[in-house]
Amino acid sequence: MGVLVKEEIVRTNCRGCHGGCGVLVHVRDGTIIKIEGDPDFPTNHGSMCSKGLAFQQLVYHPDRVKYPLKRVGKKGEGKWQRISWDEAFDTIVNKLKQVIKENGPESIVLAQGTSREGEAFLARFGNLLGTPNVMAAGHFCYLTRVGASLVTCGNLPICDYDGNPNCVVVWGSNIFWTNPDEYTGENLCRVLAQGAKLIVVDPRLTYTSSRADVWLQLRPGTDAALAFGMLNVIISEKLYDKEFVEKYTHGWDKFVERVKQYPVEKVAEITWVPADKIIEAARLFAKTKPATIQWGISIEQNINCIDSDRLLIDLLAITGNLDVKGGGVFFLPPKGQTISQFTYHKELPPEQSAKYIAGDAHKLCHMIGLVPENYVYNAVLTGKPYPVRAILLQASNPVVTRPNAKMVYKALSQVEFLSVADFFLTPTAELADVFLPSATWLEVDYTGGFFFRHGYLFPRKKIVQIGECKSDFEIWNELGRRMGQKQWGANHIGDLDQILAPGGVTWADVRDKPFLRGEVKYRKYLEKGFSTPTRKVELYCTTFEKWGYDPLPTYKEVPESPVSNPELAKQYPYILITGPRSPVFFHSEHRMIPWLRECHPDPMIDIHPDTAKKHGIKEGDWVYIESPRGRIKQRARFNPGIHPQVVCIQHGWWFPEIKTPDHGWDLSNSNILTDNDPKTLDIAFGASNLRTLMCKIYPVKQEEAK
Ligand SMILES: Nc1nc2c(c(=O)[nH]1)N[C@H]1C(S)=C(S)[C@@H](COP(=O)(O)OP(=O)(O)OC[C@H]3O[C@@H](n4cnc5c(=O)[nH]c(N)nc54)[C@H](O)[C@@H]3O)O[C@H]1N2
Ligand SMILES: Nc1nc2c(c(=O)[nH]1)N[C@H]1C(S)=C(S)[C@@H](COP(=O)(O)OP(=O)(O)OC[C@H]3O[C@@H](n4cnc5c(=O)[nH]c(N)nc54)[C@H](O)[C@@H]3O)O[C@H]1N2
Ligand code: SF4
Ligand SMILES: [Mo]
Repeated sequence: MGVLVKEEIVRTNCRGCHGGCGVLVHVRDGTIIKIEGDPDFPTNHGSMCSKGLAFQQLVYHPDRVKYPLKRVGKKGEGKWQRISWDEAFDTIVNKLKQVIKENGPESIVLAQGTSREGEAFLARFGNLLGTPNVMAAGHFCYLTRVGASLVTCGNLPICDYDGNPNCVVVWGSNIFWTNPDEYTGENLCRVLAQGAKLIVVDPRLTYTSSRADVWLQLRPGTDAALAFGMLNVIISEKLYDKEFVEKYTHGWDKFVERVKQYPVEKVAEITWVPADKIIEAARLFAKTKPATIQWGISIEQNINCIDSDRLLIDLLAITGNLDVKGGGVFFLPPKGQTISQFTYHKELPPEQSAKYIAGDAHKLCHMIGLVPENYVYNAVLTGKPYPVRAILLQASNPVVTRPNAKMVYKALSQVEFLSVADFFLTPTAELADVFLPSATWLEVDYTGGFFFRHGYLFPRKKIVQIGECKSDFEIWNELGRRMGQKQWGANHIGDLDQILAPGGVTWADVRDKPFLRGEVKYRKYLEKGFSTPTRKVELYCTTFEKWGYDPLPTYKEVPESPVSNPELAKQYPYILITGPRSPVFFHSEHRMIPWLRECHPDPMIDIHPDTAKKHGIKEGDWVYIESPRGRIKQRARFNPGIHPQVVCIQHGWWFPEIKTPDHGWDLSNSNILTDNDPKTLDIAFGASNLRTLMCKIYPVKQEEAK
């Protein structure tokens, strides 16, 4: 006779990355045994990536921290003691009250990484506390394009794959591996199978660039120049949408003057892309309707960040591809709270906003409600412009993921108080005073994706409870209540009801629905114009004019390149790009997950075979990569589709299998090499220069290899 087991399949939505794939979770006797794609789901049609498929190995991982901890030894010594949630909350609350009394709330910083479910709650807690200093990854990733579009056309245009574009430009993304933000690569696959043309802008041969009709292999960091080159062709050959330009753009004449400063031959010289390829791409893009542009992260991680973002919007706008079916669309969310109604700045008094730690700098970042992280770390180390005494960090591993890792490590080791909410004791968490164990997406009820811009809301269901882990928003709710913030609901479910309230539904109504979608409506500008001060697409940005920034986009050479610094290039001859995503890891995560680590055991540097030969490096050898900031090692992977003067290293590496509390954070960490000097930052948003630097390479001697 068989044993009686209870098995059920729960339909929910994965959040193993930025999320969005519909999944079926198999649960046997209360334990998750398998996760598979939901064939009926509109955004993934049953497909899944390896991270989602392996997620139960994370949920039940033996290293997972299941109870709150407090540090008992010295910082970073790795000595911890289990405490109750009450003690953890009380410790944090007492410290916050002390800092507020002695220095004011601005000396407390709320911090997180890339987009996660708890981010709105963290920002809301910060605003209610009265600190203008919330840091995230948004100043070099994604929120930059949100900010650029707010001031240019009022909202972020999202690729309308469902509307069947006939041409897609994938600009600095490897979407088939990354499924970033609002997108999954599967949707691009589908439109390509239908015959859509593909233009890819990438310095490396990737799976995505290998499928392109036109591949523009540019010199890293020159995207803004390339965009100017394409605009130049489109304007001089009169391939733009004249009616749209006349009726719906602001500053056309001045914009054309600026574009004329970038003739195709000059652009070819700057970007290394032959002039005929630029012309071919510009014609294909402008003549094939509808067309759309898939954003990649690479263009945002350098000094040209916001201008590159604006130029991509301008390309969509003047070719008449904004808010049209199959173009770049402003999707309407299902009725509910938006992130700006819910959190940013809403409750922050103007006199506190004025204490923004970056002062008058990076006004667009301030407007979005974030602060570039180096101002915070600098304040910890110098006490200027005022001391930062406490950092409350959630869902981030900045020691590995932020530029100038040595400075980050030093600042987080020195800050008077650090709390970290995570699943594991990462190299960052090892520096904390209090550790809060967070729940994963399989342990939480949530209105997923409510502030993304794809127009969907994905209900996520709590399936299991692990130890005493709590969801991030429960943590912020509880801390908020204990700080005397009256605005929080009675419990976290109350907040989901609050998010859904404008749509007249409750969490109970939607929890078993696969998704909610807002109305799909195109050309909304015909009725209301664009949500900018002039109600037009601002090719000439009036907000920037008001702030004293250049109202027109421009191209700047990155501060560390063979062109801007030929002296440095003698010592560091290679152009260094960092951070191409591995399909099996999310940033610094998942190195401890057996199924995933087996697919990708070591950090790898992409290198042209001729370059490797010059240095006596064979495929698979460990290689030192050195920049003016430091040195790390990764293993050589030959890529004949990368320029011989460019090398590309992976980011996110630490080694959970190294059991000392540093976990080898500085051995292969790309951010030992990157820079956070204020003069390398983008002006409007403070974007960090994570890509496009200079380095030298040389083989690791056998006895020094890992
Ligand atoms: N050199 C270089 N550096 C880069 C990049 C690059 O291209 N090059 N890319 C950058 C980019 S674009 C980004 S967005 C950042 C990302 O930077 P981070 O967000 O700091 O990166 P992660 O490694 O994903 O760190 C997340 C941590 O949060 C934990 N975590 C995951 N989900 C949750 C959750 O729901 N709740 C809680 N409490 N914890 C959770 C994980 O266990 C992990 O330890 O990295 C940046 N760093
Ligand atoms: N599996 C997995 N998926 C992820 C993540 C992850 O860590 N792992 N991270 C998530 C996050 S937070 C983000 S931001 C997204 C990013 O997702 P994507 O934007 O797709 O990012 P990447 O793979 O980092 O970079 C894409 C390409 O940019 C190229 N590139 C490098 N420098 C330049 C340049 O100067 N110009 C141009 N045009 N291209 C350049 C690289 O060669 C690379 O192929 O992915 C998200 N999805
Ligand atoms: S792409 Fe992201 S949401 Fe989809 S299965 Fe992978 S981890 Fe989950
Ligand atoms: Mo990101």
